[in-house]
Amino acid sequence: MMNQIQKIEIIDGSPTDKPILMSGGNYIKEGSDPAKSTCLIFSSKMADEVGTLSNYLQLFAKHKVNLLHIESRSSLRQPNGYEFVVECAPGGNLSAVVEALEKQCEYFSIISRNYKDNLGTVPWFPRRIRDLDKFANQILSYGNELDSDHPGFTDSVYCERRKYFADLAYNYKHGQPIPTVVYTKKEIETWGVIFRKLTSLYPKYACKEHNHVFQLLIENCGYSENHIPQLEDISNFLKDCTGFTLRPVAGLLSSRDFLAGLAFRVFHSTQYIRHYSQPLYTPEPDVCHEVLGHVPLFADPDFAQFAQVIGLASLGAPDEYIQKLATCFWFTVEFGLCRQNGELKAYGAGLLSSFGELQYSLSGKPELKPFDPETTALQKYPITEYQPIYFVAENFDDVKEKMIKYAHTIPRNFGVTYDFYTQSIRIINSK
Ligand code: HBI
Ligand code: NLE
Ligand code: FE
Repeated sequence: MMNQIQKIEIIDGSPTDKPILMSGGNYIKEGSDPAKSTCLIFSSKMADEVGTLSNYLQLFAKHKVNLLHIESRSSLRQPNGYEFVVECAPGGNLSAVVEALEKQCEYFSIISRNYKDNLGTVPWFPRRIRDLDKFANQILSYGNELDSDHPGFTDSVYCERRKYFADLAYNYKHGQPIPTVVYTKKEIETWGVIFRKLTSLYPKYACKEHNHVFQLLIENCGYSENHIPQLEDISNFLKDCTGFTLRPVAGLLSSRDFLAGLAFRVFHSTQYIRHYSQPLYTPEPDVCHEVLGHVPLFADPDFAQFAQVIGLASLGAPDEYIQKLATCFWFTVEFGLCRQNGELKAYGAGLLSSFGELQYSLSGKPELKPFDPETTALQKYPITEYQPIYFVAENFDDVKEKMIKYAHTIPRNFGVTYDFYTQSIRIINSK
């Protein structure tokens, strides 16, 4: 996946490449160089007010920022509103312009900044939701090849079972209902142990969003100690809450593929359960981790948006940044803590699905640091034991805003948005 290269076809919205003049008399050079220019998109708070555009243009003139290209178009974000796409030449005080626009505008985003276009190629990424079918055979360790130190490795019944689940996911195609699984008595027992233990801890340890949705999942999706809920039922529930859906997956996907799913509000979910000998903690995702840990949070609108921001930022990003986004994902979606009414609570799914680590994470022993994408993205972490360090978020809206800012620093010479009507990625580029 990583080295598949695809030429980005650009949705061309530019009426002309000819030079234009802006108020204040700044001369606009003919043509433009994506390697040096910065492209901004913004919309006004008072979209229909006369003279809005000229006010903005004066702002650019005041800070001596030359424009290479400008267009206005009706906004998809604001009904009846307009948004402006502006490509700025290097030079002038662009930071001052950015700061002012961020304050004044209803919507503001930097699409690209000083990106050296790598011969026009970017890593392949899915453009339509159906493209996610292409990930199915890209599993890092396929379910039937359990590693020798896996607790189920010598258990032939468990190995057979894992192969069955791997095949279900492998053959799944977008649009199909997720196959119903008849879980064995042993599997339901394992689930029961984990369910009872975790639900006794949630009131004290889980964030309020998790506790709120958990009750709804009991009422609507058959969550109970005697029943492993079905992914199809949960997927339909999430769709009604935030538009998130689940897709069965045979095992671990690469970070690039896994994060790309989030851009479509699709969460890749395993369907097998961990080996009964280790209910307390498993390094692998399993159905307990997905449905007890992840699912409740994907029903929360702010959290869902945050997850999609990471997903969209990952599309076509350089490998180095995929790594950074995956690390941010790890310390938020997987192992995040947050402060609520002065108390620390868990919102990371890896904590909410492990009764061992859930208690440990809030025991006062591990080190805690404030979540900040720039530094968090660089933190090393173990993947097969309890985390020595956790990052604390203020709230989901705050982590989302920080991630959006961070995403702007990722070098990519195009912007992306998700079109829910067509379930596809729109590429925004001024060229
Ligand atoms: N693949 N199926 C699956 N489930 C995950 O939770 C998962 C993954 N691949 C990578 C990953 N998680 C994260 O650790 C980050 O790399 C995104
Ligand atoms: N350690 C978690 C658990 O035991 O449920 C799973 C983490 C998956 C990243
Ligand atoms: Fe997970």
